[in-house]
Amino acid sequence: MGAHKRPLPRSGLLCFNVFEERRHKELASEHSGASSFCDHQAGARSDGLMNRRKDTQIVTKKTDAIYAAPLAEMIDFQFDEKVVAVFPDMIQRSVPGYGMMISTIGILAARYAQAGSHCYDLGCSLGAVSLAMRQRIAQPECDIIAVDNSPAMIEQGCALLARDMTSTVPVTMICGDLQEVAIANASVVVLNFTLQFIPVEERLGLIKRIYAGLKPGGILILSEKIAFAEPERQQFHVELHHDFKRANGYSDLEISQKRTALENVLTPESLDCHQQRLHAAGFNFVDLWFQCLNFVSMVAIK
Ligand code: GEK
Repeated sequence: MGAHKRPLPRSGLLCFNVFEERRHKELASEHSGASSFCDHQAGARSDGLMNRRKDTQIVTKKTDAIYAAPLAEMIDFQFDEKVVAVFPDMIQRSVPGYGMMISTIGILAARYAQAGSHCYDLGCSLGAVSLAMRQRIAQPECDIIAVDNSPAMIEQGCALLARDMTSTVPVTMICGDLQEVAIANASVVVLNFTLQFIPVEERLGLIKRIYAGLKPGGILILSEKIAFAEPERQQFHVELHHDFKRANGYSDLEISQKRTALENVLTPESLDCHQQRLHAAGFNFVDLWFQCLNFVSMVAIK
């Protein structure tokens, strides 16, 4: 299916792509709560939006020192401009196996992407998963829909994607709540460390919606930080993760302040809980393909 036949996101979001300019204008007048958006297709850069995005300065090369100095007041972690500017460094130094997971998700997408379908990157941040998928997918008429509710992430993600000349797979980046984006005709859906930020009571509904939107044979790739029911195991993994962060240059103060900032924002669950939920949503084949310390990635195939 061509990108022009893509189901549009539900109300409150705008989705733009070079094939849909007229529809976009119609929608713009229908929905007042417009979000930022961009579409990237190598070789199809004639749209003004993309040209403007090309001018966006890339600011994501800084070293993460957000929690290096003592903070007078601890506020909940947010994916704002400050975080965006250090995000690649932050995630690389905080999530064991992140690079390996990203490149393997590209390989999984290449295997499971179906001709004429959509591949979703939900909670895309700067689009690392989208980039890995577009560099690998060889099926015709596939496109990628990347969603994040942080405007700063989408702004930078668009600028980074605009520089990728390795593939012609179209990518549409949508700034909005992933809960508001329709999932349909999907062969690959990726939640790479995103579900942990969704309220626990909304998680089953989201996984069910993903299951319903997947084509037979389609895959959900779900990566999460996990918790352990047994206190001894939990302590072992948390301490080892802190060692991992220390080995990557974070101080005890940084580790402790970041932990506090994430407390109300990121809710990890056990592996068992995730796997049961995937089965409850309808998936028959559920497996763990990656684990390093308390960070895992699962696959669920429809
Ligand atoms: C990567 N997948 O680099 N709707 C849309 N986006 C959301 C929502 C929501 N409701 N809640 C959180 N986010 C990426 C890494 S980071 C993980 C994902 C981390 C977004 C949020 O803005 C952030 O960009 C992303 O989910 C989580 O492979 O930093 O630990």
